[in-house]
Amino acid sequence: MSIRIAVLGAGIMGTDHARIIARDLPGAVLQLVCDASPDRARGVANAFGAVDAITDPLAAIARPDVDAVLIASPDETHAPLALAAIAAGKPALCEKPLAPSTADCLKVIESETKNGRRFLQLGFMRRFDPSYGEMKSALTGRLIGKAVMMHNIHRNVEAPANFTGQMAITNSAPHEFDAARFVLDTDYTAISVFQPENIETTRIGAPVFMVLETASGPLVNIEINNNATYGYDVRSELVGETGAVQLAAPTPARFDLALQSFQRYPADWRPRFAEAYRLQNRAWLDAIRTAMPSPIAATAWDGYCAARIAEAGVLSLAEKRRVTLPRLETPSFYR
Ligand code: ISE
Repeated sequence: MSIRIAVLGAGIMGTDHARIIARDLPGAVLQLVCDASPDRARGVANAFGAVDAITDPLAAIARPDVDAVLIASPDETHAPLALAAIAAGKPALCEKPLAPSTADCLKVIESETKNGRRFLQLGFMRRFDPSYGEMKSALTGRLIGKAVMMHNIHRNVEAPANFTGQMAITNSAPHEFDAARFVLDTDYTAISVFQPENIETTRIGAPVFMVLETASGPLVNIEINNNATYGYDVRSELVGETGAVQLAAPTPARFDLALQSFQRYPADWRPRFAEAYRLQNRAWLDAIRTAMPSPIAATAWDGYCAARIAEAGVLSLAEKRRVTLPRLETPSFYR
């Protein structure tokens, strides 16, 4: 039996998920597209053959012809819509971040726990990226010895118009917060956030550099630069005691031209992580069918952990100091 999915939010990610569901997710039906703008909802619904287009996300979640929801609306609506999906007993794949605040993440965790079922998969799609998978296997397979450090770079062409000052830490960096925590299988104990002194730091998307300490020891550093201009560029190197592993971005071609050899950068994350999104969405569908969450997919708890370190990062930047975090125990419900 097909799973009928409502996509909530028809922006850049909602549109991409609608495309994946309609064209690349056997066993799923793009039932409806919902967006505050009726024209946008209708446009995406028509482009990918959805049965219907509506503007009220709560009505979309409640509809009897909807089995599951994909939440791709603005960040601050994720937690309220996740709560509505849990209350309706419908599985949800929620784009990251779960919420910009830990308080809202905890509400989702409380509601899921009370309902006794993991309804929510969180869209930290990098967990499904084959390149990060190789890194994790290098550690679990004892190929490079104990992890010592993880260096991360995350550059966007230009910060979107709706970006605010802290979103480099609350919206972009959560990918690295989660990916490094996932690869290293640890939690963070402290964060220090810096900005170069010679730039206009009030510019939206100005670069930040972070150093994170972990419970198991390895150090993690992250550069976020939302206005890098030249392309979408995500790099990471995991350094172990006896070797190192770097991400290799998929590239369709290499050019040799005018005394140069080069490859192109994508304009944003969708081509870079296309395979990760596809695998993530397939894992979600399988989890709905089998009622067994994917062992690598991110949970609401992982969303809370990312929001917690992001909050500490915002504080570290504002107060120009290292912020420590108490040790965390993962609740058995999420183990
Ligand atoms: C955006 O929300 C994403 O999730 C992208 O993967 C990331 O590169 C970008 O910085 C975020 O704003």
